[in-house]
Amino acid sequence: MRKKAIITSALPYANGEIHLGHVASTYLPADVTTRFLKLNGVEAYYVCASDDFGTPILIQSERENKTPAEYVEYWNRRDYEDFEALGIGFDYFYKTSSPENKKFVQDVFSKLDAAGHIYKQEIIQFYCNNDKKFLPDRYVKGSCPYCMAQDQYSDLCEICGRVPEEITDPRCSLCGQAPTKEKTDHYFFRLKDFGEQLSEWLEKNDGLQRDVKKYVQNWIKEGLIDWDVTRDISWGVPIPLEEARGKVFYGWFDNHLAYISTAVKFLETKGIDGKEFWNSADIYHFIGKDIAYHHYLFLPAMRMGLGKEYKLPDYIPTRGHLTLQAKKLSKSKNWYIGLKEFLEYYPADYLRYYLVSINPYSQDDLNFDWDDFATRINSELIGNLGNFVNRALGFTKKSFDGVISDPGDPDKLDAEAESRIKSLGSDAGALLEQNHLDRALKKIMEFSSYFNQYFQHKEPWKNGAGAAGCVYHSVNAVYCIAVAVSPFLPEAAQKIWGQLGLDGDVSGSSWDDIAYGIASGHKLGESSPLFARVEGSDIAKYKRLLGPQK
Ligand code: B3M
Ligand code: ZN
Repeated sequence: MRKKAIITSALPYANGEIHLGHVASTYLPADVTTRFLKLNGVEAYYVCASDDFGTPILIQSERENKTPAEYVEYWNRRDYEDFEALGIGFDYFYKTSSPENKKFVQDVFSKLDAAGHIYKQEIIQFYCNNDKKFLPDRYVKGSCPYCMAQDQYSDLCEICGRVPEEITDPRCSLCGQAPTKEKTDHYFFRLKDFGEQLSEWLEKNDGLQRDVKKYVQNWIKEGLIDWDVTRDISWGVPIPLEEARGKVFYGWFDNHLAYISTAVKFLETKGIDGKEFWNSADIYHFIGKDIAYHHYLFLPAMRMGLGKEYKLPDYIPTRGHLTLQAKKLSKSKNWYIGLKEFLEYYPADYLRYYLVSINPYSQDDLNFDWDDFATRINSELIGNLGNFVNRALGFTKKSFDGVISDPGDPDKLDAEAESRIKSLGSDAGALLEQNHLDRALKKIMEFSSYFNQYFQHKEPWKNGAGAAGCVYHSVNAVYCIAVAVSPFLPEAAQKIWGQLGLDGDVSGSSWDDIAYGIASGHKLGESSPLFARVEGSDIAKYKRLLGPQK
C-alpha cells in the first residue's frame, strides 16, 4: 500500500438515473475501498465525473428539446445526489465536458499525434440528406444481419448482443429516411502497435485481477485493431486541428482522460501538484466487466503513448453484472431498480450490506433477489450484528449504569475473546487490501456472531464473577465493530459510535484502533436498536412495484 491513492469508478453517462447495477459493480466497492484506505492513513481521494459526451446523449437531448449541455447538467447533479444518498463519499465529482478535461484531451491528442500514434484515414459513413448530418452509432437503426432482429442500433444488437459490421436496411433514427453513404476523414489511434507493451504490463503487474488478465491476453493474441477516435457530430471535444473542423472525439477517447484531469483539478484546488501526486500514488480504476476492453487495453495504451507522463493503473477491480431476480437488467424493459427509488424504501446501509455481501472480487455475475435481501438483512445484519450491539450496550446500561467495569482476571472465554479482538483488524484488513470486500465483511460478521455466543455463554445477567469481564470485552468488541464496519456501513457505524458515548466521527479513527479502545470507567451514550426489520409484506409489495410493471 502506497501512502497516497487515487480511486476512480467508471464514469456514469449523464443520460439517465443510477440503478443498482451501477452501484454494485463499481461505486460501492470503490467507496468501501476508499474509506478503508483513509482509515489506514493513506492520503486517498475518490474522484469521479459524469460522462457527458457521445451520440446517445446528443440524441436524447434533441428528443427532449434541450441543448446537450443543459441535458447533461441535469443528470450530473441528479446522479451526484443519488450517490450521496447512498453514502458514496466522492472527494470530487466533476464532468468530462469540463474546460479542464477538454483542454487535457486536446493536449493528449496533440502529443499522441506528434509521437506518431495517430493517423488519418478516409472512411465511408452513413449520411442523412434530410437531417444533413453524418449518422454514427445510434443515429442509424436497422435489422441485425446476424439474428435478423428489427429496429436495432447500428452499433449494437440488443437481441443477440453482437456488433454488426453493417446493419441491414439502415434508416436514420431521427427521420426514418434511408441514409446514403459518404466519405469522411477520421483519425485513428494505433492501438495495434501496443500489443507487446500491453502484454508485458499485464504480465508483470500483480495488482491486476487474474481472471481478467487471462482473457485480455487472449484478445491481444487474437490481434488488436486500431481505434477510430473521431465522430462527425456536434457534441464532443473538438479535434484540435484546422483540417478537422466540425469533428469531435469519440467519447471513449475523452472520458477516461477525465480520471486524470479531474484528479489533477481537484488536487490543485488543494494546493497539491496533481501530476506528482498521481505518479506517486496507487491508482485504482473500479469498473464493470463490460468495459474491460477499454480499461485494460485502450486506456493503458493511450497512457503508454504519452511516454511517462501519467502512471498506469495499479488496480482495475472488475466486477460482474447484477441481475434482478435472476434476469438481466434492462432499462428499456423497465427491469431494473433505480437507486433513488430503492432508498425511499430502505436505508442506504441495507443496500450497502447486501450488495457487498453478494459481490465477490471476480467477474461472476451477481443476483439481486428480494427474498434473499430480506433474509440477509433480518438474519445477518439485524439478527447478528444489530442484536449483539444492542445486547452488549443495553445490558451495560441496565446493569452497570452504562459504565464499563474493570474486567478483573480473565477466564478462558475472556482470553479467547481477547485474541479475537486483537486479530480482527489484521484479518479483515488483509482481505480488504486484496480487494475481497465480501470476505472482509464476512469476517466482521463472524466476529459479531462469535461475540453473541460469548455473551450467551458468559451469562452476565446472572451477575456472577464473570459479568464485569463480559461487559468489558463485549463493549470493546462493539467498538471494534464500529471501526471495522465503517467503510461498509458508515451510518450504522456512526450510530454505534454515538451509543458507545464517543465524540466526533468514527471516520476520524484509524484501522489500527480495532483493539481495546474503551477503558474501564468509560460511560456509554444512549442505546437504541440500530435497524428495523425488513417485512415480508413490504417485500411482496416492492416486488410488484419495482421491475417491469413500473
Ligand atoms: N460512461 C459507462 C459504461 O460504459 C461509461 C464508463 C466510462 S469510464 C471512463 O459503463
Ligand atoms: Zn434523417
